[in-house]
Amino acid sequence: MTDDKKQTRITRSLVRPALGALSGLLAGFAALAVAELVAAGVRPQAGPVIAVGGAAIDRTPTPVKDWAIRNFGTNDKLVLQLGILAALVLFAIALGVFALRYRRTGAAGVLLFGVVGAAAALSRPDSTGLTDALPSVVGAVVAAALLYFLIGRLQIRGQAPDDTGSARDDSSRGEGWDRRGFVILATAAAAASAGTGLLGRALSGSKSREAAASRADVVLPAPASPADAIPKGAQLRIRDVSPFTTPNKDFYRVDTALVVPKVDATTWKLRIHGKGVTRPVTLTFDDLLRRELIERDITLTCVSNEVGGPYVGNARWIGVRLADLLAECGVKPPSKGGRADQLVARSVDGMTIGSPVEDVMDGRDALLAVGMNGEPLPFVHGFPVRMLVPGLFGYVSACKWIQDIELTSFDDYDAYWVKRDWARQAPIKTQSRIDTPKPFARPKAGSVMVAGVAWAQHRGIDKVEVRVDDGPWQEARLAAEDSRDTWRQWSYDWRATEGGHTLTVRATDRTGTVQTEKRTGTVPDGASGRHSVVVTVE
Ligand SMILES: Nc1nc2c(c(=O)[nH]1)N[C@H]1C(S)=C(S)[C@@H](COP(=O)(O)O)O[C@H]1N2
Ligand SMILES: [Mo]
Repeated sequence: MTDDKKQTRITRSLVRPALGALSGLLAGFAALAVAELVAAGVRPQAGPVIAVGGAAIDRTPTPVKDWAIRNFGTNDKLVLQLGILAALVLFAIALGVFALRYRRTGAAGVLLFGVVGAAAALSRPDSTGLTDALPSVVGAVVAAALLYFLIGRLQIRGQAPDDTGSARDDSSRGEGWDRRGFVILATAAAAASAGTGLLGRALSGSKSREAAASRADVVLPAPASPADAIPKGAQLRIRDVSPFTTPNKDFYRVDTALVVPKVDATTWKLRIHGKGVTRPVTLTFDDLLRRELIERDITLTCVSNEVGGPYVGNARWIGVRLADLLAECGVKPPSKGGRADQLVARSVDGMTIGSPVEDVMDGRDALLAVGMNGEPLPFVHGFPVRMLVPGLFGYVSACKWIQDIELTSFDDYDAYWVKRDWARQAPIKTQSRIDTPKPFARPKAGSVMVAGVAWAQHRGIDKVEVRVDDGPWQEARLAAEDSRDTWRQWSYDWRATEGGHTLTVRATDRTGTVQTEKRTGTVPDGASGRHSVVVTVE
């Protein structure tokens, strides 16, 4: 064989697999586009990528999830979705190539993906019924048919090879396939898929526009009990210290929602029911706004926050006092003979968060919050209503997009995170963080401002100390206290000497407890240990 002929043969032998792969990709694209359109009619969350992603999140082992939150932060969801898409692309290519030889089985393989997507959608806790399977099923049927016909164009004209693989010889000849038919069908399929996908996007966009309009229409009433003015001395004039009030755009976000729920406040309802509830109620958003509102500064912290980590923020919230509402429903705390010791909050996306009724009703400012730093809650932070309980980690207190409150007991029910190795009850641990200098900074010798924040919500911070290397603990200057439910800034004027140094901080809360030096991981009830920063003084 001449080199030339050999070359042509190699090229031809690669053309068919490449076209098979292309067919698979086109089928996959069609599946996602059709599913997107159907999902727009059903629920955006019922789309296969979101459903499979959500199911994956729920089944991810806690250490992996915790690692993802720590390393990717809010991007963990983007990383997951890209991973799912990459897997789909690989499977689509493989199925396309496989279908060249086993056309029917290959096409049927596409249906299998529909089944996986449908099963994932139906297994979601927020699934609203069998219709949730439709996006995956319809998408897969269309894609299977498309793959079948595309592969048909690649097979010898006038001969329809079946699953016995009799078209095998064809590949070596690389001739006889319906070139024109394939190009036309492939182009038409790609164009139709793109159009379908865009239409689906546009339609699902209209629902979130309604929700956005309902948010734009919210006028927060003036609170009957406004927050005390933040003391002037609560905000130190030091560069690089976390601002006392975290702006909404900088507030950390931790949740399992692949698609941020866009709830229309005009149709939103909250039901309160369960054990010991003698007068169950269902409230609308307007019902809440008509009640007496209180405004409070509360610092929220995530149990997944590592020592020195970023998942803590402080905001000025407006909301309804949850304890009053519960009392009106006949709920009593266990210490007063109440039958329920756990309050389970459920969100529109199926999240369940269990809080101790005793804490919610012990006089602290547990809220059904509607406002955050002067505006309605941002969608990512739970619009229209979320819960907050000062002193408890977010996963046991701060349900976003809340729609149901059920009174029950810790013996009878484990909420979402508790089923995944986290503790049933989790008060926030006393913690402190060095915001400046940053790790590996190279400050000049002389006066160096060391500063940061410390928190022990609902207990309050009484003392912060800094240690240089293995030296004695030196008391830091504490900023004025806003309330015991908020964090407190601190600073320490360090006479820095040249060389490498390790700065360590520890806080003491109002119960007299000194922040422990014992290091523990975040699972099951929050990280402990002390934050250190290594710097080189020049
Ligand atoms: N619906 C819902 N609410 C949720 C969560 C969630 O995943 N879904 N995560 C909780 C956790 S773990 C924390 S720390 C806080 C974070 O609130 P933020 O995102 O507004 O900062 O929300 C809580 N409320
Ligand atoms: Mo959290």
